[in-house]
Amino acid sequence: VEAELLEKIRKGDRLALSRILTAVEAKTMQGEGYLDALFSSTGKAHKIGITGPPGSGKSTLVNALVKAFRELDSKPKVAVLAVDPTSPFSGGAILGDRVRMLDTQSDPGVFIRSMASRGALGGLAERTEALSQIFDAAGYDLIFIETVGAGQSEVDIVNLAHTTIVVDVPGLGDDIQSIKAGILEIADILVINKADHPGADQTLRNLKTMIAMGKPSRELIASKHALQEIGNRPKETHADPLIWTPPVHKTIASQQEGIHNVVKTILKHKDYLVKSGTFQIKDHEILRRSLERQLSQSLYRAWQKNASQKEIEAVIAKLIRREISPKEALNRLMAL
Ligand SMILES: Nc1nc2c(ncn2[C@@H]2O[C@H](COP(=O)(O)OP(=O)(O)O)[C@@H](O)[C@H]2O)c(=O)[nH]1
Ligand SMILES: [Mg+2]
Repeated sequence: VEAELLEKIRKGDRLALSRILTAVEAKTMQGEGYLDALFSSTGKAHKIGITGPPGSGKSTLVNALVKAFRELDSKPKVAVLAVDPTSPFSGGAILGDRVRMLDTQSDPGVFIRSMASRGALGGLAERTEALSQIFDAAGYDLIFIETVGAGQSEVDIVNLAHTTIVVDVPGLGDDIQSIKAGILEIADILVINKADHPGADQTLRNLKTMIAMGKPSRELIASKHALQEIGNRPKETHADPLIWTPPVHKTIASQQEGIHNVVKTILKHKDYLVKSGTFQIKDHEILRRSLERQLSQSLYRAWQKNASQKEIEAVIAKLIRREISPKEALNRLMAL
């Protein structure tokens, strides 16, 4: 049955894929079974996270990127996972979104899926990872994951994607540079969308300056890990093949302008990831974190089974009366 299923989704059976995604997202027993069965076929897809403020044009940009990737000679299969709760991507109620997605929706090599953000069982991050595994097993080469609120959101895109694209727009002002500094930490590629709006060049200069000023880049840290893991790999001829400096691009996504440069940079970043060993390291980290998340959930559930609510409440009551310290409360709860 599993081989049959895999064959079906590999052949592009969209209905089968859709059903599997729904079961996996709802975390049904069947869904968990699918994940299990398909896991050995995962690990190939390039996962690209897109983040940035609502309305900055993330969905429009993804749409434009998907189109551009499909026009490449390699014709990669592309999946889109929209986890942004503020803007339904496709199949949503917003007409504008539906119209914008039309041109890629008729393409059999493209699959777009919106995720319900509320009430996701086991957490949004876990479900996002699970759904992207299904796309991966189904043979999608690229998986775009659109989300908001980098760093603060439940879906920490950096922990899910190989490449993180941060979308910015002109004219947000210098007063939020501190926020931007935080965002720069996570960006592999920066896109200033809505470059048709005034101030795009100023924003471009600002971002470039901030990047040049330097930061303890996580790429550098990753590179160190890569060097350790790879050991005595042959020396590259390029100056610094293991260092990635985030490029900044201007786009007008709604007019498909500047998109090819972003595509080129994404391909370049993939190349960098593979050559530096970071692609594999990220994959390992994603799997490790996901397992750790599930382990702590399982342990908590197992503990909860053994502890009665009455006993727990009794400990909390003592704590709030200041009869025991939080540390003592924890000790007592653990002893249950
Ligand atoms: N002027 C201009 N508008 C854009 C551009 N890209 C997207 N938009 C518009 O900005 C609005 C928000 O876009 P959307 O992709 O939904 O933003 P998201 O919330 O970040 O996903 C839509 O009305 C788009 O048509 C652009 O480059 N220039
Ligand atoms: Mg959106």
